[in-house]
Amino acid sequence: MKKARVTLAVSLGLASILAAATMAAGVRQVSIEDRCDPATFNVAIGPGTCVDHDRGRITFPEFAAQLNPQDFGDDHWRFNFGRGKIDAGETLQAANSGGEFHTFTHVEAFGGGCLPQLNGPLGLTPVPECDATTEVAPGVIVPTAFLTSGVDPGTTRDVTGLAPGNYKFQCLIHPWMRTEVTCGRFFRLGRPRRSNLEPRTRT
Ligand SMILES: [Cu+2]
Repeated sequence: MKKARVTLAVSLGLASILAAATMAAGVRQVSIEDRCDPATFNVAIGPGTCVDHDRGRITFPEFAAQLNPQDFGDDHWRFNFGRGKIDAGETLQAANSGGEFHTFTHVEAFGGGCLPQLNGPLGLTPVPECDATTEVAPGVIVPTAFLTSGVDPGTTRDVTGLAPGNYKFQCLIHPWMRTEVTCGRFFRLGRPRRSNLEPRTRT
């Protein structure tokens, strides 16, 4: 009786250690970055547009000057995903370290965001992912993707369950914030091999 209880305690302990190790190993972070200057952004767009943050400061007039097809937006507004690859089963975690609300949205093809004020100067039209809308309060209608893929400053959003393949993610507010993610089955050690990109089949 006593021995059985000890065994149970040991195996429960081992299970939680294994679970913690699996979670830690299985998270790949994408950094969502901007350099909005709270003072000038909140005057130009509205209170709360840009909250305080630890990154540098770019004023709204400086930001707006880059909104043209040649500069294609200020590239300090970006997704930073150095590795570009995740293993199937791992979690892709978008972490917003900037001062503005962004979306981390899976799109079929890169294109415009949902806001005409930013699409217009860039010569873009909205991606189909902007089509679905939700009324969040009487008369207040927002793209549903803002609710399902939005990331507030200082918060994270997890994308899980990605099958092997290539995925495009973009911000539906600042459409030049884009990244491509390859999800595959890579060896933990050594260089990934091409054959590991293919789904495994049981034999
Ligand atoms: Cu954005």
